[in-house]
Amino acid sequence: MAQRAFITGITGQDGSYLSEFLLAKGYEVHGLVRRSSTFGTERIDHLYLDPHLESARLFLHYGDLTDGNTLSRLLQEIQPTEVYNLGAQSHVAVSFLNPIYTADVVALGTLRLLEVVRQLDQPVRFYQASSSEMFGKATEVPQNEETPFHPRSPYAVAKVYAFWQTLNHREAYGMFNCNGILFNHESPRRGETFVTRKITRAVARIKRGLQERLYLGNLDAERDWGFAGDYVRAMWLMLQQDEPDDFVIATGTRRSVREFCEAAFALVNLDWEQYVKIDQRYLRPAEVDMVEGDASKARRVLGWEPTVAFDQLVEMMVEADMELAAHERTLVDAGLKQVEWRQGRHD
Ligand code: NAP
Ligand code: G4F
Repeated sequence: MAQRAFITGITGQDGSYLSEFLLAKGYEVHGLVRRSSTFGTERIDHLYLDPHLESARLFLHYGDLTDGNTLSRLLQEIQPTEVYNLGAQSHVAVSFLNPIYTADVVALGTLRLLEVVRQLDQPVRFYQASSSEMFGKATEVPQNEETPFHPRSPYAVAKVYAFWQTLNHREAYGMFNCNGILFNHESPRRGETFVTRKITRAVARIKRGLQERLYLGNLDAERDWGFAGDYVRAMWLMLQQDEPDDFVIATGTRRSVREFCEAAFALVNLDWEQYVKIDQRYLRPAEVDMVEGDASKARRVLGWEPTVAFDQLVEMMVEADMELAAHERTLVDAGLKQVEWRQGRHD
């Protein structure tokens, strides 16, 4: 039987890379999309609109992780062989502002989906997008599958709930459920309000004269940053094993936000200290000071390795944003576009 995947969060960074990956493997791919007054499918339009290749095997369905009835109807119709739960209110700072909505989508949304999957006729392999944020105020460095959780945000608390529901459904009902505990992963498709992309967008726009400064919060925070394309491969590998299990996915190196700034500005020969300013609004009520992952279990069992190092990742993102900014500059020079947010936005 042809492999048929159902992906929540298909319009997000990871959803787009995972869709490409699965379509290339011959999967039929079904994705959940939220209705919006704008399209919001930019990251997958190249797949959906391609008349030659993948589009015939890519299907989008309106729905929402807060709407269990629709999830049930869709999965009964689609009868997927694999389900990837990537949908989330995924912004940590926003989760402090909208904690109950975040819990509804991230925690209860996962439970809704698990309950629907549990009631399907055929066995389904289930991937849960768990997060290194669950380690939070970590008790050891680096963190592995045995490290206790100490979540530091409503988002992270909701992810811990979803992690345990996924595991409990595995133990209670024998479901093939895997938690991928993924450390930060980035790409040119990263949302613009996450710090790496916020920096690379600003670097390119400052270089092209479209922005004056970059306002950030905590420059001392350290993250283990990898490339999203590598990380979706790990998701798939988890579901191809004989037994379901949980895996940390990380590069094993960490850098500070300050170091990311230095590297990104240096690529366009600018001194980051002249442009980066601190804005208290970007500080969080509780912070994850540092995370660094130990992915040795994934290397050993899955044969997974990251292929993109920190410097290559920064370069890839700056290059892509330089192209975007060049296009924006052309529009501005032709009088077709106004220069927007010279100072940056709150996120
Ligand atoms: P992202 O770019 O923010 O994408 C999130 C996706 O979830 C989008 O498609 C979004 O749809 C969808 N979504 C939001 N609310 C929803 C709802 N109520 N119902 C259904 N879908 C909803 O996130 P990402 O970086 O691709 O991350 C994918 C998953 O991995 C998330 O669960 C995230 O929490 C987790 N994770 C990410 C990282 C990382 O570093 N990227 C690390 C660990 C774990 P719209 O396009 O309509 O907003
Ligand atoms: O890029 P961030 O917003 O990512 P964060 O909070 O680590 O969360 C991301 O990675 C998680 C995996 O560990 C995912 F689960 C989650 O869904 C999301 O994808 O912030 C990274 C660091 C933080 O310490 C933050 O305080 O950068 C610091 N930071 C400093 N200035 C900033 C800013 N973050 C943002 N978003 N914006 C700033 O201006």
